[in-house]
Amino acid sequence: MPIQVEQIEVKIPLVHPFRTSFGVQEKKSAIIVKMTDEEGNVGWGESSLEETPGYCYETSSTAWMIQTEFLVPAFKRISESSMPSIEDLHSAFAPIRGHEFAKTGLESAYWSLLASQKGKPLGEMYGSTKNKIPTGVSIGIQNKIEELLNRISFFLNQGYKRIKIKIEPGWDYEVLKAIRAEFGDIKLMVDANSAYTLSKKDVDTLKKLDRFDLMMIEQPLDYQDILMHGKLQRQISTPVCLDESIHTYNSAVMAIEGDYCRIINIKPGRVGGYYEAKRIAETLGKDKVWLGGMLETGIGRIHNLFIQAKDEFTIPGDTSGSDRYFAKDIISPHVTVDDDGYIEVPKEVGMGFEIREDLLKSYTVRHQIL
Ligand code: OSB
Ligand code: MG
Repeated sequence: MPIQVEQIEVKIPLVHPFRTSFGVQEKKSAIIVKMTDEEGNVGWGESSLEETPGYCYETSSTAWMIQTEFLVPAFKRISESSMPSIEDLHSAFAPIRGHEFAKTGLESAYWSLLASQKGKPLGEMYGSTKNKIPTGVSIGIQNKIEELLNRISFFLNQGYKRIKIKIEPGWDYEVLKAIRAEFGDIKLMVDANSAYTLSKKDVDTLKKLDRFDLMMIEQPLDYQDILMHGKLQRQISTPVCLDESIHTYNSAVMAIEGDYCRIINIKPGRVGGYYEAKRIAETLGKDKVWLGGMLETGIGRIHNLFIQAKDEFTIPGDTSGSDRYFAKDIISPHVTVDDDGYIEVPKEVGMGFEIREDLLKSYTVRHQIL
């Protein structure tokens, strides 16, 4: 039962540039993966990367190469005569080190194909039960505090109940003070994307942020430095959350059990797929995990929606509505957030949304059938 695998690289303009401490993004780039079996069942997945290696070493180009040369041939070998199990898929990918986002593109397409073959909603594959998920929005660094306050009120008016802002030295204390003054005790958290160090100056600033009663501070220090995050955690009361540092199930469990941080931002792409995301969530449990995002196109967004319908995801995630990033997302309908900051989880077979192949085509920069 050979399965046809297609790779589609897309670049989709963002409705607003997204600025973090490591750079500005104007387009969403991703590798979309489509799998088709002999009966015509279809699965869709996404390697949700960026054009530059600013967040992690992988880019859309490295994912294209690793998938073409190693991951797709490995998948073809195990799926020649029958649909492999998820454990088989992970064993086949294990000898290929790293490249977690590239693996996730194929793995998520596999889960989606499996749901379609079984005639079940994708959420059932992930062990999900909830009908709706709580979510939030991540807001980039702006030029002026005034602009940021306008952005926040725009999203609060749309129903978002949890706000995450990006910070960096010089765009932290005063900004948070203004937010608290304007919006009171909204659910608020910050993400530094490694912009700080354990220098006295930085630690003093981070200690001062304790007074803002933040839900957490995400990845304040270097991505390779888990130990230092533990040292920082012992000096501040705001819970430290690790994002960029965590690439495996083992490192997630080690960071929590070793008290290096209190919370893990699970991005399925960063930890090697939805199976690993599921294992981390099930092992660490609620209050310790939540689901982050990579500005996913509609396809990755749907997978993120379904995995968050698992019981462990009670902390609102970063899966905002499609419109937050795209004028025209590649799915129909768009993902939407209701007035209470929740997204409804579809119950239909498979993805539960239509994939707009016409739009997908208009955003395609290269396409390959393997
Ligand atoms: O650090 O969480 C991050 C986007 C790109 C790269 C890194 C990060 C982010 C976000 C946006 O914060 C999350 C989203 O809206 O998908
Ligand atoms: Mg982050």
